[in-house]
Amino acid sequence: MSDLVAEVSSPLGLFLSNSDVPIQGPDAVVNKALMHPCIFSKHDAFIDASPIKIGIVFSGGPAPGGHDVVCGVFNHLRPQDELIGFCNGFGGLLKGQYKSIRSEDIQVIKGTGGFDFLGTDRTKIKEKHHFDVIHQLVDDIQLNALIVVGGDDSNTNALFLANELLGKCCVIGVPKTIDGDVSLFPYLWVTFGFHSACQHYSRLVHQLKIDSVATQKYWHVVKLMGRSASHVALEVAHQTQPHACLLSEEIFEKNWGLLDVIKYFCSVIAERARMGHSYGVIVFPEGIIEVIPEFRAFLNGDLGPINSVLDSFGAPMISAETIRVDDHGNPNVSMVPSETIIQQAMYWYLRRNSTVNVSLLTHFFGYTGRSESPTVFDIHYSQLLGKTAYELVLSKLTGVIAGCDFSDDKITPLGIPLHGMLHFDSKRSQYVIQKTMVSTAQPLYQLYLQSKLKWVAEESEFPRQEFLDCPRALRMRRHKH
Ligand code: FBP
Repeated sequence: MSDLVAEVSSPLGLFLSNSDVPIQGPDAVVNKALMHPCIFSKHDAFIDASPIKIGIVFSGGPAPGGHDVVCGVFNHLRPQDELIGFCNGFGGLLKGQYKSIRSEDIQVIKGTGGFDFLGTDRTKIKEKHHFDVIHQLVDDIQLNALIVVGGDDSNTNALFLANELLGKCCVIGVPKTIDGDVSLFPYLWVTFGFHSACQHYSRLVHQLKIDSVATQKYWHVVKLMGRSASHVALEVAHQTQPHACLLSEEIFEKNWGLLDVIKYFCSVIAERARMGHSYGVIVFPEGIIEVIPEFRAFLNGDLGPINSVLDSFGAPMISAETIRVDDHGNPNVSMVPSETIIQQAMYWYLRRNSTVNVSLLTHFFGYTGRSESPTVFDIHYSQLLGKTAYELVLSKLTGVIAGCDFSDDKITPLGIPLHGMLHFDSKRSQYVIQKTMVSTAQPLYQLYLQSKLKWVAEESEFPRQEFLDCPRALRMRRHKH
């Protein structure tokens, strides 16, 4: 991939040497239809030569490319500007933990995965005393802008902060998350980190598939990270062609319960056994527990429904687990051993209902994908988002998230008003940035439905697939429009 950052001209026509060139106002960068008069400075911005102090904070789960966002901002600073990094997410910011970012740091962190340079957390900014502390901090350190690198919940924080700090400190979001569930077509196609995580998981699933074909003795049951939306599992399925796969949106659409899921996976095992293949790979996202009613009850502390399904075919019952819920009200789905529960259920279901005898092994591919080194796509994309965020700061915008329109092979960085992405979440009774789920109408999903029928019989794909340059969803959309 060519160097996105160098290739893309500045949307506002500024940077570095143009320090006193008048720039176009917000309307030129943000989508007018989404504008809200309260969020933005009304006047056309002029780049003045006064120094700007920018803070950057990582928020939520790590994602490959975060360090390159920092590089993207830092590498475009004017000599008079300063970049500081808040440590350990909003929790650290509230405690006033920060450090200056220097060129020596940039040399070390560029192209590296994870968020370890600054750390991160999941603190929600909601209480009055949080806002008071931040007001004080902004005054004390004379902060002109804050760049929030985060997903849906973190950008919700960013929007409320922008509103609170209006006229005092700009707040700009940068779209991050391996889950790939923050998007607004065509202004924001994908979050950084998604591509690297998918490549990482695809490699692992692919290797399991090769191993299972070689040894012909195991069925591998793989749970993939991806909290609510199944973008990661969908992309990995396309890349690796597992023998069986289910997505959360698919289960939801079919209105399936736990027994249906077990029966489906066992039917694929039985079908392959008839072909003489007692081995294979099953893939599903961790988010399925949010759509399978028995698991939903489990998340609410009620084990009755799940145990009654397990009991119906003689599987041992499960006992209570404590599920943590974060500041934003999200249950920690990664902690639920759904892959083990499903594996056990499959084992007992097959034992009770068939003569098929297989060995089932479980895997959870999750945390490693968040600290994987970013792919070339994510390195360039993250640096571009960092550069765009800096430019949005210089243009004196606030309450916007950096985006990038890839339509027609033309790459256009831009800012998207965050309030245009808000919706009311009735489950949590609060306004939050809306997650983008896998749409069952989208071509990529339709292709998955057709393809999975033939994946059941597939041994291995030779020649092996090449890993992709950019997320398949992105290429599919480009193809479509
Ligand atoms: P973000 O949305 O903050 O990027 O985090 C996503 C994620 O990686 C999910 O895929 C996963 O369910 C969750 O974080 C795990 O969170 P934790 O780090 O709190 O265990």
